[in-house]
Amino acid sequence: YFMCTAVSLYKLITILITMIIEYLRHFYGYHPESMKMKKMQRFFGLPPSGELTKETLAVMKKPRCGLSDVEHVGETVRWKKRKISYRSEIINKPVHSYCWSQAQINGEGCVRKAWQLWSNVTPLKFHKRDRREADIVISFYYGDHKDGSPFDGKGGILAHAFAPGHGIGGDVHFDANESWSFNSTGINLFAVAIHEFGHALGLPHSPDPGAIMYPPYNFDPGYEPQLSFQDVKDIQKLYGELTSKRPPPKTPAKCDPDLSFDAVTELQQEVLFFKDRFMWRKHPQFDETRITLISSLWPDTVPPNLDAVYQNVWENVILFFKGKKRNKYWVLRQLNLEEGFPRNLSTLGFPSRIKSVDAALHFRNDRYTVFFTGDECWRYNEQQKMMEGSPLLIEQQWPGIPTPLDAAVFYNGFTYLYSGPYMHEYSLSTGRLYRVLRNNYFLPCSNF
Ligand SMILES: *[C@@H]1O[C@H](CO)[C@@H](O)[C@H](O)[C@H]1NC(C)=O
Ligand SMILES: *[C@@H]1O[C@H](CO)[C@@H](O)[C@H](O)[C@H]1NC(C)=O
Ligand SMILES: *[C@@H]1O[C@H](CO)[C@@H](O)[C@H](O)[C@H]1NC(C)=O
Ligand SMILES: [Ca+2]
Ligand SMILES: [Ca+2]
Ligand SMILES: [Ca+2]
Ligand SMILES: [Zn+2]
Ligand SMILES: [Zn+2]
Repeated sequence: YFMCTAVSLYKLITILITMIIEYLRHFYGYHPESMKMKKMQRFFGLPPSGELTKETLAVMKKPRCGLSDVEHVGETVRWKKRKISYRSEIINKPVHSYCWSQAQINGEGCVRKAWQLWSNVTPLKFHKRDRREADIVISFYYGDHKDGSPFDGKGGILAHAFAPGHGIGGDVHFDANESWSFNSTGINLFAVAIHEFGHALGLPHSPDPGAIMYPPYNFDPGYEPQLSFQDVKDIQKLYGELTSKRPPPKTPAKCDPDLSFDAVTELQQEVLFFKDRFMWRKHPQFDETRITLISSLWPDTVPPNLDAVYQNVWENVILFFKGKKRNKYWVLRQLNLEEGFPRNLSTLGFPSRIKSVDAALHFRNDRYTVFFTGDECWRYNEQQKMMEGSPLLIEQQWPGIPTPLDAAVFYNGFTYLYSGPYMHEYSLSTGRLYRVLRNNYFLPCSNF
């Protein structure tokens, strides 16, 4: 009799829970899988649609660290001492003998250099041991190596590490199937080692895309891997401070009142705001805008610190400009660089005195683009592929805007011109200046 009620009570509860979940699903779109997807999309600065879009899939497929970033990591643990020993078993392993393009160092030197980044900012000291037991054992493994987290062959998961502790604690494993190298042709061992060593010291993943502890593999051949401001802050919280010689690079913040942009563009229904190696994506359906790396969407063929960007909808391409020394522009179709690019800026019809553009404004309907250089603007005919006439003064067209410009974009029926920490809102039809607003007007201020 007792058993019987217990079972029916259990059944009743199950039915009730199922009904509640169905109800929630029906009326609020609650769905555990889509919630998880949304969480992940937020983490990576994608529009949080909860749907497995092509782009979400691309991000998920990116080479990355094997530790979970969305799940809660729990209490952080740390080493309870300052002198930490490591042993690396990378002899005879598939490490090409370079660490970073400027300094040709062998695998061992590369490991030492990666530890150095962490000891530069904390009181920690790292000692290499060859035979005796060490706190942190660094090894290369193929596939299943009997720790419950098998590697997956070339691509996908690159490495993983264990939080500080006895035995396997603090150990670092690299997937031996990767083509480890020092340049962008393979996977840069130095960049991955710094990240995994962070885990071995007790750091979880960071949602800051500028941090070394950001989970996807990102390697820009023009940017030497280094700890970011956030990494330094996090490791010093665990082990205390040691003043570093040079301040670590800070990821731009949209709450910064002095924030200025490198470039702004429309892209499909989104507006993209570029700054250094990063961008924010504003999607009309989502209030949130998170910062992400430019390279999370486009391959590292697109350089950081851009001058101007615009989308040509008719030709379904997006153009990136970067001048000064490079004096070039890149054309991408979908996510791929078009053949023959980057090209010299002069091929657009600029005279040789123009080494770079400040901003670009693309007029979809009339199929022309205005380029801003200093206090001048140029009109480029996209159909005939030629510059129309001579440049005009910007102040004649858009009175009241301080030059040079930083960026320009159309949005919601207005023209927005950016200069320093302000954006200027102009009417499309009358050309009248309506409002002067802070740059983060479209990027509501919140963390990241
Ligand atoms: C990984 O490397 C091993 C040894 O070279 C090879 O036998 C194996 O097929 C590779 N696996 C993958 C998935 O690449
Ligand atoms: C990258 O490094 C590998 C060896 O580590 C070398 O074979 C290759 O030519 C290099 N590629 C570039 C573009 O430097
Ligand atoms: C690119 O243009 C600049 C001037 O605009 C010129 O000095 C330079 O030689 C050009 N480079 C190439 C590769 O055409
Ligand atoms: Ca792998
Ligand atoms: Ca250990
Ligand atoms: Ca600019
Ligand atoms: Zn990781
Ligand atoms: Zn392992």
